[in-house]
Amino acid sequence: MNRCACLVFTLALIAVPAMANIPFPDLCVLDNAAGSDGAVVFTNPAGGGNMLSDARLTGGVPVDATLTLTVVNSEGDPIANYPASDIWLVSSGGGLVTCGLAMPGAATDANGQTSWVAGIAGGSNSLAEDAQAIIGSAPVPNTAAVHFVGADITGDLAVNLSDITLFTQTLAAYNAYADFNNDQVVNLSDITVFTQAIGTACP
Ligand SMILES: [Ca+2]
Ligand SMILES: [Ca+2]
Repeated sequence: MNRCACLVFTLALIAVPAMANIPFPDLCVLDNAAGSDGAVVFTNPAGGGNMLSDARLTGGVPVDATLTLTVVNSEGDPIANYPASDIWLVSSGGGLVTCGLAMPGAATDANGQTSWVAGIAGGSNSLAEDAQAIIGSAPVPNTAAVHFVGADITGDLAVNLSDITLFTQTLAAYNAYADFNNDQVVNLSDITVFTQAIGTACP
């Protein structure tokens, strides 16, 4: 083996194990639980909204909208133990705002999977946008049809007077951003959860 071939061979040996643990976003997949397409999840800045497993379909029907990301490398092989700190959730158009990064609950498992189940600490809404995962600061193109609404209607990550003003307006003229249980009406149910969220802000 000449010197050049030896160098290439050595580099290949170094590169292969490293590449195996590098996510390839184009092949990663963000899934929502079966039957939860179009589900809406209520959130507030303190993370005290609904769990993703307690989302609402149109008509206010409860549904599990847990989001699961499968992390794979360029070969499509799952990457286990990929750190949660390097993965976070956004909405495809930036409508959802969050207190810091909305990371999943744990590192990836042996199947390369990790999930978002706990309530998201955030505000504004992503009613017209899909949920999207970011991994290693790169977006995963495959998105999930799960949407967020927040008691923090203005998106400044605090529920205060400006939100109360907007919420009150929806009692006279319906707006989906204040329909926290997705039953197509803003009424006592929404008033109750909104009232409980007043005063909340990021932890
Ligand atoms: Ca606000
Ligand atoms: Ca409602």
